[in-house]
Amino acid sequence: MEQTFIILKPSTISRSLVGDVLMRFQRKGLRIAGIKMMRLNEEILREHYAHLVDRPFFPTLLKSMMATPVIVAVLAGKEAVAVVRALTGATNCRVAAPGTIRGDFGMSGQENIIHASDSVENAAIEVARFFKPEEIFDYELPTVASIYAPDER
Ligand code: IDP
Ligand code: MG
Repeated sequence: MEQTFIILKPSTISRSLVGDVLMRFQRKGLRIAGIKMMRLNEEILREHYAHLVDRPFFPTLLKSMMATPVIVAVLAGKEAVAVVRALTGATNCRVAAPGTIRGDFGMSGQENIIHASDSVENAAIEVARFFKPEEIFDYELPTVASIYAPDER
């Protein structure tokens, strides 16, 4: 099954929304393949947000992402990258659709609750950046037959 990568950002930790956010993914039927808490540093953030280093808001974003430890996770499921991006919603929480995580839990463009990989290619790069192979677990949810039809597994 496809894997994607998420970060529960300091906004989620600070606002005690970890359970609410993880519940969205679990209720959907995604499997948690790996999860841990870590502190991000400037080096890893410059890699992770390489597409944004020249933007004026980058110093503020850096500071925000290092404000507390974060929770990083690998979610697995059919078309997991696209499914998780859809559940995440638009970057700016104020315009993110109601029902999405950002639409339901935030008010900010920067303090927007979670990161989610935007393509299958980037998901693989991000999983490898944040997780060792032995931190990712290959197991099956006992409910898998209720989540997927046989030809979807
Ligand atoms: P994404 O998280 O929806 O994929 P990206 O464009 O990849 O959005 O931006 C990464 C992160 O940088 C966003 O989630 C948000 O925290 C922050 N960010 C993006 N654009 C802005 C902005 O215009 N002002 C402040 N922060 C921004
Ligand atoms: Mg992005």
